[in-house]
Amino acid sequence: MTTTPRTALTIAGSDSGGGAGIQADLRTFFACGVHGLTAVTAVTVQNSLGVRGFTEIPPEVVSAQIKAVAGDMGVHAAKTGMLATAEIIQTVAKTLDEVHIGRDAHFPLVVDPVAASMHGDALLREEALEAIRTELFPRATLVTPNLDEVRLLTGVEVTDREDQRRAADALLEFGPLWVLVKGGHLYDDPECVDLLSDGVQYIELSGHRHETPHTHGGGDTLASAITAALAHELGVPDAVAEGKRFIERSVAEAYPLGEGIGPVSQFWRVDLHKGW
Ligand code: PXL
Repeated sequence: MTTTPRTALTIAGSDSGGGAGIQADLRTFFACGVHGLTAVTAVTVQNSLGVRGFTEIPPEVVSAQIKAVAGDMGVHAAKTGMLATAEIIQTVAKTLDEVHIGRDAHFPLVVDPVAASMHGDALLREEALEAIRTELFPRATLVTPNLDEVRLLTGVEVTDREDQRRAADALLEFGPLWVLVKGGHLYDDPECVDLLSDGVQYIELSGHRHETPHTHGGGDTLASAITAALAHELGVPDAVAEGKRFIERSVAEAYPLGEGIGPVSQFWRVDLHKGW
């Protein structure tokens, strides 16, 4: 290949099971045609049955990774996933300003406010929620919370689509340009409806709900697919629509692996029959 692809940076944790975190982000970036760059924030020890623990990376090392790649290679769009501690969040926020990534800068930033794994294991120290609200949300082009994260961040308990609107308004108060309130956890709803808003437009994005227990890495895959689309210079509503198409198929083709929750699949976007 002689053409240099667009680049996207993930600032996130490692999942030893390969289903979520930076591993999911890199696979999604590849499948969406962007070169993935990484700033690792934490190393989790986990498998399909749950997270056994994690160790965070020193904040200055997280910052150095971001500066190293942004300075040399350029970052067309970035996303944050698991950030583990308030110190890492504060350092990431400051570093993003320095490399011109964020809602008022040259390059867009997607903030996926990861708080816990699908098993409910904490991936963020409790005091760090406030740092997500005050340090990251005002810098975000788009934030992508699920309903558990909405409750933790705003106190709004979402049980129907009307609540989703209230949650979007509450999240916009913290300063992101756009919010995507994901409705995937509204299990009574036969559709999977996400609400995208910038406070002026309220766009309902509807998708088919696939009944599968294997949804590990789903949130990461959606946020990464959106980030890749932003790196390709799509506007936010188009990028989110692309991301939604990508995650729907990835959930439909999720596979069992291990005894517990298997990962969503990005394989469908890659032709595996070539070259074997
Ligand atoms: O899917 C959220 C997530 C993000 N990052 C890491 C994870 C998980 C879920 O388990 O392990 C590292």
